[in-house]
Amino acid sequence: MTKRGLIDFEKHIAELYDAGELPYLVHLSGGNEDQLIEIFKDIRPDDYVFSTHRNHYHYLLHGGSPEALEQKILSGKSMFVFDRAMNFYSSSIVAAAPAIAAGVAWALKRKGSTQRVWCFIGDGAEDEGHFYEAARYVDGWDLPCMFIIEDNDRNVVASKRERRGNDRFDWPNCVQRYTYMSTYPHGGTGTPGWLKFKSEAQIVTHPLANGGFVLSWHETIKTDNYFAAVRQSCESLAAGGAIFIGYNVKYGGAYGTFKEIPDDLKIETPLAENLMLGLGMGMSLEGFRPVVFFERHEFLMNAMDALVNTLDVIETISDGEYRMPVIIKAVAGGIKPFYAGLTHTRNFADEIRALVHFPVYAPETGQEVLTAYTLAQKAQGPVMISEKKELY
Ligand SMILES: Cc1ncc(C[n+]2csc(CCOP(=O)(O)OP(=O)(O)O)c2C)c(N)n1
Repeated sequence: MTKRGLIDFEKHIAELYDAGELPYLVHLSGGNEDQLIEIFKDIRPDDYVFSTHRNHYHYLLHGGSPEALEQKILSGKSMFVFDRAMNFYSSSIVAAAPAIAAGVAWALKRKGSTQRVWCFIGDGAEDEGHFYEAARYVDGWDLPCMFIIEDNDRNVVASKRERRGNDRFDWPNCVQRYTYMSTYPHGGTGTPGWLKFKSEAQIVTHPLANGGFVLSWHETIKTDNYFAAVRQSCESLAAGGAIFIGYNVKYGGAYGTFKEIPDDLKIETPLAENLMLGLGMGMSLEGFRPVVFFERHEFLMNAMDALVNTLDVIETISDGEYRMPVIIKAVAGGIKPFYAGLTHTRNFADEIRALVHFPVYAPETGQEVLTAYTLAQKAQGPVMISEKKELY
């Protein structure tokens, strides 16, 4: 699409917004047409493009149709533009995409693919620790992923200097930056008024937005050998080609439950839980079946952003374009073999089950372990298996 085409598209959307035709806030692009047209010359049609809440230009320049995009925007999905056929992904959670982009890049490299990943972020997202974790990972493993900071020197309003004291940071080579002056304000069009819905009825909600469904699992066949069942289940997943991700999965071996799993299937990660889960999520988009290991429930709390804001909702917000069949294996510590203190012994399975829409299995017996893993193996979406260290 040409520069004129881009500008006219956003002008048209701005007019619809000002006329109250859009059911949701829009984040318009503008002022960065030349830079993006240049960058997209290097982006091939089958490359992945990860975008942000401000995604219209990226979608159009990656080959998306203006009509399809307008339909999405008219139905309240300006921030949720997904297109699996184009490998186009956007995230309305600031800095949630880079770890997933890194995971896809890992998968592409592992497969020997020539596809690449391009992940756009604003300079506001550059402030998030999640971005740092992902950029360092991509740099360290030389993954086919380029992060592009779209620097308009504002997050919502504040400049980089106002936010963090200086306006520069030296990122590795996998991070490029271009600067621009935004045509439009952070949200909306700049004309007076904020959300200009014609009526309440126009506000779009998703069927799952108010509660949704909870899958539950009731099987309770008893057997004693809990640890053996966990180990055997993990080995069976490995035999099916699953990838085991986390820190200390190689050396610690997940309390011995990964002992017999070949090293090639174990991906040792930095100590960065949100990144760990994001990597698994990205790998799952390329056909891998990741098992992301958390050695304590408390540590999973560091990945709650990825868990709640992306993994749990991705299928819903992308209207089924993206599914992430990730298995989360999280162990709740206990008082055996020794008491490791309050921050290492809690069990959040019930709380997480109440929070998410995917199954959270908490097996108590060996047979329940086998059933939970069998269900996880067959699942089309995410599953969490909560194990109790005390039962090992
Ligand atoms: C984790 C998170 N925190 C806050 C927000 C609210 N929010 C949405 S966009 C935005 C500003 C982002 O600034 P930047 O990354 O520079 O992108 P720009 O809007 O300038 O393109 C904020 C704070 C969010 N969506 N996600």
